[in-house]
This record gives sequence, C-alpha cells and structure tokens, in this order.
Amino acid sequence: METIEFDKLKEDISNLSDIGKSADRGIYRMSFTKADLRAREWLLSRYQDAGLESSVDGAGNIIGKLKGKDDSKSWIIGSHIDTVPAGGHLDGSLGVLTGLEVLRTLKKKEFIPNHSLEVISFTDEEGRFGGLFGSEAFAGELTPDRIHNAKDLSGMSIVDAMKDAGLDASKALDARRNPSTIAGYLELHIEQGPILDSLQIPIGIVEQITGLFKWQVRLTGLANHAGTTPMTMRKDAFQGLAEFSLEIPRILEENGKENSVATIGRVSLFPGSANTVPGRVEFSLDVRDTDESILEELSNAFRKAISAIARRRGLMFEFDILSQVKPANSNLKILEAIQNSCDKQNYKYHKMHSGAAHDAQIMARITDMGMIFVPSKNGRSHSPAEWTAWEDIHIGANVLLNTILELTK
Ligand code: HGY
Ligand code: MN
Ligand code: MN
Repeated sequence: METIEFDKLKEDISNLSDIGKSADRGIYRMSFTKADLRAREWLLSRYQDAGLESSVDGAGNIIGKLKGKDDSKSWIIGSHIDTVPAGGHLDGSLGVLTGLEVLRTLKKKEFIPNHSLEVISFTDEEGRFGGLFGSEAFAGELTPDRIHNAKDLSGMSIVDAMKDAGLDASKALDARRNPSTIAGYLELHIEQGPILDSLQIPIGIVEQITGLFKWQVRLTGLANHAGTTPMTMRKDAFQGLAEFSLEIPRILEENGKENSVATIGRVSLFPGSANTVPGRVEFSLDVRDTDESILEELSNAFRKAISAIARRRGLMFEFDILSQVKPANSNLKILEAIQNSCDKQNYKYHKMHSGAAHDAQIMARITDMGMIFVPSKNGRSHSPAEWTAWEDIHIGANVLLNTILELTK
C-alpha cells in the first residue's frame, strides 16, 4: 500500500483556505472574483512546484498532468476550488488538493502509471454563473447560448468576468475533451451531510449522485401603501410566496420519495420598504431527487401549485430554469476499486448516495465515474462551520491514492 505525504496536503489545505477568507471565517471565492483568481494562480504554482505539466483550458479549468506509459488516455481526479459565499474550506478544494497530493506523491516516487494521471479544478461548480460550467465545458455540453446568457445575481456576465481574468469565454466551447482519451474519473469530496459522522465511518462510497432543477421564480402583484390598502384589496406578492412555501411538505409527500428535497434559499422583495405592500417577489427553488422521473413529477407539481396560488391572488407567475442536472450512477468497476482500497487498508466504508451535486455527475456523461466521501462534522457544509477531522482527510487521501493505483495497473 502506498501512502501520501500528509504534511504537504495539510499545508496546501491551510494555505488555500486563507485565500478569500473573511472576518466571519466564511470563504468568498465565488468564480472569477479576485479571491478566486488568486486561488487559481496559487493552484497553478502548486502544480508547477510538484513538477506536473500544468495548463488552463478554454473554460478556465486548471489542469495538472503526470504522464503515464500510455499517454493516449488519462485517469482524471477532479473537483473545484470556487466556493459559495461564506462557504467552507473543504467543499471542492479537498478533492483538488488530494488529487494534487496523489500525483505529487507518485511523481516523487518516480512511479510511472500505465495511463497518464490528471488533476483538474473545474470552473464555477458552485454556480455564480449557473454552476458546473467547467465540467460541462469539458464534457462538451456547453452551447454558445449558455455561455453568452450566463450572468450572476448582479447581472455580471461570465463573458465579462472571464475577460477581466484574461480569458475568452467563447473558448470554453473548445474545452471539450474527447471521451476516448479518458480512462475514467474519480472525485473525493466531503459528504456535506450527517451520515458518515453519525455512523463514525471514515469513508463513503457514492453509488449515485442526486439530480436537481433550480428555478428563479418571479411573482408579480401590485405595490401599494401598507396603511391605506385594505387586506381584501391587495395583490401581495410575498403572501403568494408564503402560501407556496407552506405547500412544499405536501407536494414532496404527494409527488416525491425519501431522497426528495426542496429549498427556497434566496428571496428578494420589491420595492422592499416596510410601508409598501410588496409588488414583486423573486425567489430561488432548488429541488433534488436521485430518480429522474420523480424530478419530472415534482417539477410539474411545483409549477401547478405556484400557478394556482398566483391565479387565486391575482399575481403573475414566471420562472427561469437556472440549472437542470440529471442524476448519475457510479461505475461498478471504480466502486469495487474504492472498496478494495478500503479493505486493504482496513478502513470501514458506507455505501450511500450524494444529496449534493458534483462535477462527477457531468463527467459521468462521458466516462466511468466514482466518488469517495469523507465525513463532515455534524453534517455541516456551505458554511464556516464546515470541518473534517485531519485523520479522516488522511484516510480519504490514502484511499484515493490506492484506488487510482489499482485502476491504473
Ligand atoms: O449545490 C450543490 O449541491 C453543490 O454544492 N454545488
Ligand atoms: Mn462541491
Ligand atoms: Mn458546494
């Protein structure tokens, strides 16, 4: 069994976590912000220090490569270093840095794998501009429309954000990797949920990744004076949202299954003054399930529920689909390799699904995919409370190293 150099990995995790950290201990490294650009530069320099061939593709994916005997195909280890606002220091970053540590360890041991190995940090996984941008570019799934319509909440386009970073967004269309040059894809990620921590098991073997749809919904009524407008004469957009939010448990119960979840994570009221009846509300709706037909049913049910409430309250209902991602199954050969790697090192593991979306489910569209989870303390993530014990990180990195060695032999 081979082992990684844990001190280097620990140093990388600590150093990267300082880039974009704010006083509230949250990390603000949303894609193509100044903090993300600093992190990108830092990562490239770490690839170079490790003696890897480094490059940035048309979508801004940051790639480090260790050439193998057969360089016609690569095993790829990936994830992302961009974060949600006030995010944690491990979501995505851990997968990139353990991937870097695996290639650095093998390079140092002068081990030449049968196939080349690559570590990739994918652009905008978290969705400042819609999400999974870099892996979708890599999988050849981007369209010129998607690139030119991708904007953040402030209306900044990814085209302008990439231009400020010295990149031409239209080149993202050239980032497509020919699937015949990929032997397979592995991603190590924090669970971002409570299961492994509650079971006290260090490794999750991910069998399936949830699908999702994310909408930006607008309900438009009539802004009016909060003091003079009788309750029976209002077209109060917020009341429409409030009524809908109470409908969510019923809709999930009637149309969903045990893995179904729905979240309203962002709400804006207009005009937003205390003495005005809100004429418009905009809110996000994030709905997930591991079964595509259930997602379809939930999408219809949510649309029906919101339109019925809007009709009854004299509101106009519109929505934009921000993202729609299919569920994905892991490849059995890769799952077996992860299992063997755990068995040989006597690490307990738990087979599970992922409730979070990952670049891995995009990569599953063009190659065999597998994911390794490590525990999240109290299941916390997308928050400064995000934490994984160093010992679990060490175990996860060693499982990743020995899985890739098994797959490339
Ligand atoms: O939303 C997600 O599941 C991921 O963290 N981007
Ligand atoms: Mn992530
Ligand atoms: Mn995330």
